[in-house]
Amino acid sequence: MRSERKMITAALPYANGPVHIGHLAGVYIPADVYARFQRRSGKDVAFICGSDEHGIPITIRAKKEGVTPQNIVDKYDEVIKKSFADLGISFDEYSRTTSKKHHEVSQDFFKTLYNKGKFTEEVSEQYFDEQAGEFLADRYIVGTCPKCGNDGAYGDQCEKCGSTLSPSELLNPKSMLSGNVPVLKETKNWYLPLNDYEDFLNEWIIEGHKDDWKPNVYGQVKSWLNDGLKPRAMTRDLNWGVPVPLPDADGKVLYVWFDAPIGYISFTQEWAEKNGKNWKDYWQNENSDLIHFIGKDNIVFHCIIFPAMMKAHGDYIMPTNVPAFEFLNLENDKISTSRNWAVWAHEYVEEFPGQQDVLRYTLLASAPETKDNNFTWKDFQIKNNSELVGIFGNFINRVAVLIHKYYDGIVPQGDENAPELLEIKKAANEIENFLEHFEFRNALTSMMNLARFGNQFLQIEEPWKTIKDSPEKAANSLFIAAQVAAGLAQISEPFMPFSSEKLLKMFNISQLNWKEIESEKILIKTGHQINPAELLFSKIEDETIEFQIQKLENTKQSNKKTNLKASPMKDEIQFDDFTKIDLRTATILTAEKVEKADKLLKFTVDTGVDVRTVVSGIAESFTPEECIGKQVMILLNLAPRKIRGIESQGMLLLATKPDGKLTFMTPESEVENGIEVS
Ligand code: B3M
Ligand code: ZN
Repeated sequence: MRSERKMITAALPYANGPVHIGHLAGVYIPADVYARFQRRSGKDVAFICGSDEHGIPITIRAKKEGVTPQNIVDKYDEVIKKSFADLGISFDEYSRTTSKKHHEVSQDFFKTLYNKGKFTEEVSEQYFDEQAGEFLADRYIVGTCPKCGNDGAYGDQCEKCGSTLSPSELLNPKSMLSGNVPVLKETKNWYLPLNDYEDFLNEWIIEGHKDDWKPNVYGQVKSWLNDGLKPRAMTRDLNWGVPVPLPDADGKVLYVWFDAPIGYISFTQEWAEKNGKNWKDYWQNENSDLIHFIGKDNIVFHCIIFPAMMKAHGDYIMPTNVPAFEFLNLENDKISTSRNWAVWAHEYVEEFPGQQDVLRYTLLASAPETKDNNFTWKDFQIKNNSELVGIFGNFINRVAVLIHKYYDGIVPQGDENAPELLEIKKAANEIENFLEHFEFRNALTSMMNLARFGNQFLQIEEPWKTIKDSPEKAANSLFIAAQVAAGLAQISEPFMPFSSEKLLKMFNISQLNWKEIESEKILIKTGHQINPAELLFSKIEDETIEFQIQKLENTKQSNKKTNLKASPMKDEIQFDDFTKIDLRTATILTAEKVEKADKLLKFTVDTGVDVRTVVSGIAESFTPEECIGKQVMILLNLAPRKIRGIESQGMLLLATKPDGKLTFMTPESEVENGIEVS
């Protein structure tokens, strides 16, 4: 049973970084193909997405960059939104979870559950940073992993051995905010007892969707349910998020995985208000199909937690399907934002202008539907050159050129009952079936097979030869070829919307809906005037691919360098900490060896503020003479220390070169002494 209304969502990307090909291949492009196809099938579609702007990933990024979370989300929301638009992702609405409407809708949702008594209140002990005055999210606690001894394990996970941890398991926990030892403090939060929904979930998914949900999704849900569900906190002690709408909840926000999926609902409401629609038709009516496109790491949230929330609320329909994708690797290596191992959507758009469909096509062709898949630049080039240029583009071009050459661009006469025309219906039909079952790669193959068929047909018919002796036959061949080309113009739209638009213009025809493609006898009439051939795809040269591979190679090299030579970053400090440090330019006036100390030199230094004595352990790298007159940087406000009986007042700044020798940090051009370095 298929419904006339399709409520299609795509996972809300965290606004803490740009989107890459992994996101595109595993969520956004398939979701867009599906939405476009459903629109063409005459369905009433709402295709909704937006930026996920709350949660720890955002605050961590903000801390890293030394800016506010709002700065971060403002920046990346723009970048992400633009990439999607550039790549033709046809969202009906792309909003943000920081919008006022979203805050209202999610608070409302929370209150409904609260008033219905769906939450349990639990007091638990959470780590608290007394200096920062904040409860600590798991990610903000570092300590020693109880399993492998790694000193840099986080409160939720040890990245060295991969164990999932809870903060209480960490040995020697420290707060990342202040570096202090956090204390355990009691706090009250509101929990959704997921265990109460086990029967419902078992019946609805395990019994009800055994056959129509993807095995990877079904399997994961089943294993979660087999392990048994536990109550889960729907509020957090945090200062970035949607405030908990209760009187005794100061300093608490909704759990990001509570508010984010509600984003789908609030964004639908925003869209409905602007477009004279009733959002409830999409979310609260059994005649609507709710479909969530997500990556595999989001399965539990979309198949267990969000459905439990909607069930608790009572007014909502359950998702019809949750087609989750596996992961895409890049050049056989896991895509990683922190290692910059990715092809970024916004960079692609800049570096391959006008070639959005090439990326859409290649990513769909290697979409990680049932298992992880791999993207390589070589493969990208081959798919473009041999399939898009060699087959699809070549066929279209020959049809248009030949019709212009022999018939002045007017579609000649041919057999409207030719059996070849069935190939078009077959392709449209197959695509429909595949897409209804979320088999995007197969659907794409059906499209390309039609182009293949057209190409072979021309190759066999050779109208450029038959035109001399049997012009009727040539006319018939080109009539049929024109139908196939028009068919491609129609059916390519969900996959390659930019090319489809060009094709429709080229053949001077308008877009049909899917049923018409399947039922119309012919798609372009005898006597119809077409426009001159236009280039659809162009060959991608080796240099272009080598450039991209080199770019990745550089990333690899610089990752290696960072890994091998630099010591890990020290604990983060705040700007205030930095401003405590008084760095100045200074000039060394005198330098001499310190008796009985091989490594030490004693300097007098003009700091601009005063002239003072500094002792430094650098005699193995410099003779005293080499130092005199040098302009250097000095840490001015370091507490004085006695070294070999001499009071050293401050510290000179130097770096160690690969050969172990030291080098002074000297200003690039001479400046006055006593200038603050910042
Ligand atoms: N923001 C994306 C992720 O886990 C997450 C999806 C939310 S969908 C409601 O990468
Ligand atoms: Zn570990």
